Amino acid sequence: MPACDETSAKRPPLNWRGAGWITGAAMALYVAFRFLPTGTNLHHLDFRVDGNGGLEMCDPSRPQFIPVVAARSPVLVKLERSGKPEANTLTLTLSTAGGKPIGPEDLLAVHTRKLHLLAVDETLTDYQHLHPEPGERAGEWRFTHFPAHGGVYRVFADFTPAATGRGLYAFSDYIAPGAASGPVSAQIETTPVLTARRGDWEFTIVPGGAGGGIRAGQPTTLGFAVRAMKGGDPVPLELVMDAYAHLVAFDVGRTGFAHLHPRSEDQGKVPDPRRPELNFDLMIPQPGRYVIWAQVQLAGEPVFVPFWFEVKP
Ligand SMILES: [Cu+2]
Repeated sequence: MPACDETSAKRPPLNWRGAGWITGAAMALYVAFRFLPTGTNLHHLDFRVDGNGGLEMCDPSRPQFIPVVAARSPVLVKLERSGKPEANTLTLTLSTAGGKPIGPEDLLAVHTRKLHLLAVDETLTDYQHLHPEPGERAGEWRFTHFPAHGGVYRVFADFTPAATGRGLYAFSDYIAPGAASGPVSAQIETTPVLTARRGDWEFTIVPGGAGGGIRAGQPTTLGFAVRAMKGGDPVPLELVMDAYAHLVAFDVGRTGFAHLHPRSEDQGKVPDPRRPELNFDLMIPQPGRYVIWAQVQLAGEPVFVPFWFEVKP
């Protein structure tokens, strides 16, 4: 077309040398950025599990029970008690299956911390949430644990590699010296409302499933509330690790856990000081006996309370 010919006639001749310089500079920039340290030296392939049985990385929009023990984790955890037998200092060594150490630069802070440890005894009556500090050698993390009694403690690690940006889990057992606790005597609540008391406070969980119970494989809401036993007193509920409550569910066989946080609509707002209430989503695939440990902070004091329940088939 003539109009077209006219414009092309007015276009200046292509400067090949200039174009070459620009392309070269862009390529050099790309290469420079590619080799810039990003913090972590690990690649998402370091966290890949070949074949079946790999640990499904959790989908935060659909929280559920993670079968940590049965799944093949792409990371290795080693737990060692350091020093004297009565010492409560433990060293946890975290590495990829390929043997690369996993240090603080390789993990993202989630809920204000890079590494969360959930330590629980055989009877599920002593639960502690611990945060190790990086140790001297790469991949080493140190923490103190004061077990309530002796026996085999299972320590679940909950963390998010920077290379994948997705939650990952692993576990290790260690034997705490001293007499083990007796058999579990905790009673299962028969009412639809689960209740626990500590000091001046009463805690309740109301499962919102059909019929009020919790059924295997069915999504349930959990309404968690705190009130003062002396009627009407305000509840000094404070944020702990960026949430007003953390619920962690374990099965009696300690095959895994579910770590729950309030629904996003409850996450940001300050709860009612007279009767704080938070809603959680839960889905547990297998029936059986479970405990939910709730962790809150009341006027600066950390408080942990257990709720025993049965997941019906
Ligand atoms: Cu939490």
